[in-house]
Amino acid sequence: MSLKRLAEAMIEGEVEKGKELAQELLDEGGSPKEILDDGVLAGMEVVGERFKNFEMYIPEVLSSAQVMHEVMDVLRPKLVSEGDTSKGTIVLGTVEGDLHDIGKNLVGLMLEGAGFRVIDIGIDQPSQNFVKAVEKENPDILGMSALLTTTAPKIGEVIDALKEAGLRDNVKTMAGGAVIDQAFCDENGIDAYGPSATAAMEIAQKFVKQGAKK
Ligand code: B1M
Repeated sequence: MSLKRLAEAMIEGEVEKGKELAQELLDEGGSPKEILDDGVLAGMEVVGERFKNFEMYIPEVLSSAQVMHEVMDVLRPKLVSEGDTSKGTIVLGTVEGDLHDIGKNLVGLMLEGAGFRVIDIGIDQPSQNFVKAVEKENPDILGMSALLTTTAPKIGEVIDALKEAGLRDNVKTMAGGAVIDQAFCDENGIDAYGPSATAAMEIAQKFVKQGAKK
């Protein structure tokens, strides 16, 4: 019942209510993963649908995103403590021209929870910034997020930039976001498509088990 109310708080953009409900659910012994999936993400799914159907507009979507960020602050310590210790490193970012970060942040959170060191370089990142981060951090995995048809090709540009820098074989790559699919990843030479944050975590774990580096 409270999970449903949490989803409603997400949709309505009620920050304080959302935080209060998330804390209440944790205090009652609720699983952070379940609160994330059936409360937070269930609410964001409705927001996505309504935005698509012109039933919600940008300011309202931003309010929902704000609730999500703050509820995540409540859940993060529990999600992270459920995971094991350092598994590997992932550099994560949203490509140039793209400001969407809710999905990327969730991926980062899930990976952190699974024991990965997550270097989040942020939104609207030019290809060269991904390259620099790979050079500097020597990660096992490079993760790229894109939600717009116009920004998806930037993922291919990052791959080209990695090749030019002679770094492509040093790192496994993964991409995800609303406009990305398996065919896109195959065409652009990306090692894995992440359809969801949970899938991203499983893929990262598989990569590291296999020895990660290409
Ligand atoms: Co934007 N937006 N938006 N938006 N927005 C979409 C993406 C859109 C599909 C909505 C629509 O029209 N149907 C559409 C894109 C259409 C297209 O190009 N095909 C769109 C548009 C058009 C725009 C603007 C151009 C609108 C405008 O200004 N006219 C503009 C562009 C701004 C820009 O980036 N330059 C814009 C702006 C915004 C807001 C700022 C208002 C806000 C973003 C706030 C923020 O992120 N801080 C926003 C939002 C919230 C959305 C929708 C409603 C929701 C996205 C979201 O957060 N979903 C979205 C509609 C939709 O997707 N249905 C939409 C929840 C999130 C948990 O899911 O991000 O898919 P998602 O992430 C998932 C998986 O994809 C995966 O795991 C995540 C968790 O399960 N995943 C990965 C994501 N990254 C991954 C990386 C991985 C692995 C998995 O490996 C590294």
